Amino acid sequence: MDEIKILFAGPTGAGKTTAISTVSEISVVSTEVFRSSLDTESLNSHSDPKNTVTIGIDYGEFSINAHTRVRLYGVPGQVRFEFLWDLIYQGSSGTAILFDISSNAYTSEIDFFINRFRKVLLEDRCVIGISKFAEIYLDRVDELKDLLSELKINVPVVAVDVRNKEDMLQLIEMLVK
Ligand SMILES: Nc1nc2c(ncn2[C@@H]2O[C@H](COP(=O)(O)OP(=O)(O)OP(=O)(O)O)[C@@H](O)[C@H]2O)c(=O)[nH]1
Ligand SMILES: [Mg+2]
Repeated sequence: MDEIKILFAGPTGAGKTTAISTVSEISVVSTEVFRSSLDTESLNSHSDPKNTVTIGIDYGEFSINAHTRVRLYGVPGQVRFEFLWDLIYQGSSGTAILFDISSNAYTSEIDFFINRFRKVLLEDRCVIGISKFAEIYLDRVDELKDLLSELKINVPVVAVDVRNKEDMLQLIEMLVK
C-alpha cells in the first residue's frame, strides 16, 4: 500500500478542519476547543467567527485507489501555533493552503501565509484553495494572483466549498497525480 501525506495550512477559519472531515473515511482525530480570550485572530478577521478553533493537529485519511492511502494533516491557523507548521510539514508530498476569501483580514492573511510558505510554494507540489468564494470577491482573487506572480510562484488557485466532497477530492487529486 502506498501512502501519501498531504498538509492543510492557512489562516484560522479558512476551512482546514472542515475539509479534512469532508473527505476522511475514518473519524477525524481533531483537537478543537472553544474559542478563548487568546484567540484574537478569528475575532478580528471574521464577522461571524466559528465557535471552535484547532489547537493541535487534525488527522484524517482515505483511499484514492486500491493501493494508495492518503493521509491528511491539518495544522492550526493561529500564528501562536506556528511551531507546528514546519513539524507537520515534514515528509509531506503535497500542501494545500486554504484562504477564506470573505475574511476581514484577507489581505494580511494572504500576505503572511504566502510569504511564510514561499519556499514550499516554489519547490513542492502545492495548491491554493479559496473558500467561501462569491463573485463580489473577484478582485481579491486578482490580488492573490498578483502576489503570487510577484514572488514568481506558479501554483493552481481553485475555489472550493470545503463542505463538498467532490470539491475536496478534486483539490487533493491535484496534489497526488
Ligand atoms: N456559510 C459557509 N460556511 C462555510 C463555507 N466554507 C466553510 N464554511 C464554514 O467555515 C468554517 C471553517 O472552519 P474550520 O474548518 O474549523 O477552519 P480551520 O481552517 O480549521 O480553522 P483553525 O482550526 O482555527 O485554523 C466551518 O464552520 C465551515 O462550515 C461556505 O462556503 N459557506
Ligand atoms: Mg482547524
